[in-house]
Amino acid sequence: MAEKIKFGRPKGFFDIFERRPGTIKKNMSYCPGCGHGILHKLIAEAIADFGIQDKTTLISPVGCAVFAYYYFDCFGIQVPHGRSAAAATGLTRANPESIIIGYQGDGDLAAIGFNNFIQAANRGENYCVFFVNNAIYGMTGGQMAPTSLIGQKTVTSPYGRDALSEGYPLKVCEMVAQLQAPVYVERVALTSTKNIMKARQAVRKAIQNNIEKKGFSLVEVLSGCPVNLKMKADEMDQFIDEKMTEYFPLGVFKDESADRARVERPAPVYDRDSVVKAMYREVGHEVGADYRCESPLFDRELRIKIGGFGGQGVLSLGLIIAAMGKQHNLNVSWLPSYGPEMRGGTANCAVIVNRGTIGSPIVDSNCDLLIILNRPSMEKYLPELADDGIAVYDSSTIPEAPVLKPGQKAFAIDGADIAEKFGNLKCANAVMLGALCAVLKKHYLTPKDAGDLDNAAFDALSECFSGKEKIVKMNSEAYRLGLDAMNRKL
Ligand SMILES: Cc1ncc(C[n+]2csc(CCOP(=O)(O)OP(=O)(O)O)c2C)c(N)n1
Ligand code: SF4
Repeated sequence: MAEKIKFGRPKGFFDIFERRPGTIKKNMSYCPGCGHGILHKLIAEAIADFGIQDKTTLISPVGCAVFAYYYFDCFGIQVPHGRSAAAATGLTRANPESIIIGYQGDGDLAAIGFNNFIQAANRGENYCVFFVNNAIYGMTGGQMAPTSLIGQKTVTSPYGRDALSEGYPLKVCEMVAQLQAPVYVERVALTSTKNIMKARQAVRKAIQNNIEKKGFSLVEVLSGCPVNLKMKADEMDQFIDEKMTEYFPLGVFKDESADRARVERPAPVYDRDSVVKAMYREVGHEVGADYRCESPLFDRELRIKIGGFGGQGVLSLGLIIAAMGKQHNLNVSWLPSYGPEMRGGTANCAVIVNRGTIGSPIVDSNCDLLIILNRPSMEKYLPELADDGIAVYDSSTIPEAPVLKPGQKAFAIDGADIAEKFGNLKCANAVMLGALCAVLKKHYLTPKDAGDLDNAAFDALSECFSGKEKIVKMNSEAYRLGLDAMNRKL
């Protein structure tokens, strides 16, 4: 159990901070001399002073400041790398009265998350961003950031950043200030008491704008990462004051706070019934909440691969099978993979169905069930079939029977021909699904599971083609054709 310490601190912080677990018992989350702690304190003070703790959400990034959630005593969410702006947009749109604080490092904001960020700024989303520019990736050990200076040596620019090779450091404030929507843009530093006081004012102004719903505010904070820049604390401040501010000048780049009217967006609709309807479709096929198929086939993870050309419905067939798994309360994953051409290029998808949790969605070996719609996919994926695996393939496009290992089985059906005769080649995937289900029912499922399977397929078709009754009907008929055709062969 980590040792607990207690000091006086702003009310925006938790009363107790826990030390970081590990061998060095004195460590907190941030290194000595790091700027994150100072900025945290300025924000926590402002939250407390404005009395907004109960309606503030602070979005922790990926990066060193992920640890913000150990410190701020307000609502908090932690988002994937660079996705702060997307989460902030959802939060502020869903609850316009909430105060949303985005806190991002230069890797998080200016590299992986830049498009998210700049689009949110351009929309003038009602939230404020504190952007910590320490000219490096701190958490991952000192790689070059979009804001690393020309000539700056980092782990990934050991000879110094070169503009011809890596481009120029991104001037984020200058870019955002050019946009029409943002209300307030300022760059500050944390190097001296005077600068920290300026930063304090900037933090407050940005949060004040958020309280008054004036739109998007950005405060860029030049901050130290002495560990990765391999400097002592005073050298770090000197580097910021002399080198960083030369390229990233401090100051206000835009401030329309005094003149901006409140940004009013249409009120969000909280129609519980339509949300429930969208999320939990009504399906006629009732299975008990704890029922997860009894057939031995499901005693282990069922790994399925579907391969064909783009346009053959490979990916949607995978979705339908995954939806069938959901009907039986099984965990499912669906992983599509297709070339840039979409129509005509190769496409495949992996579906995993499991009573337990699914580790990885990738199927590239030990495939239990292979559904193959064209010859190149047969050549490519047959080697992935498990020793006791089953292949169901379209013999109208693959006339030759595959060469199997002793324990493997293959079932052929003229899927494309049947669909063409039926009047719609696009339904070939539903024909294949019917054929697959015939095989499963005959050889692999208990009577109870077999009895449920057609309904699960029809409900899955309704789910996947929701609102398109004609398509559901057509595919259901094609499913029947595949089922009957395979039954006649078995
Ligand atoms: C999708 C994804 N890509 C990469 C990473 C690895 N990663 C973790 S933190 C980080 C960089 C963070 O740097 P910055 O935003 O500057 O924050 P700092 O640590 O300097 O405060 C990276 C690349 C990740 N966690 N997730
Ligand atoms: S690695 Fe750098 S940014 Fe991260 S906590 Fe340490 S000093 Fe701060």
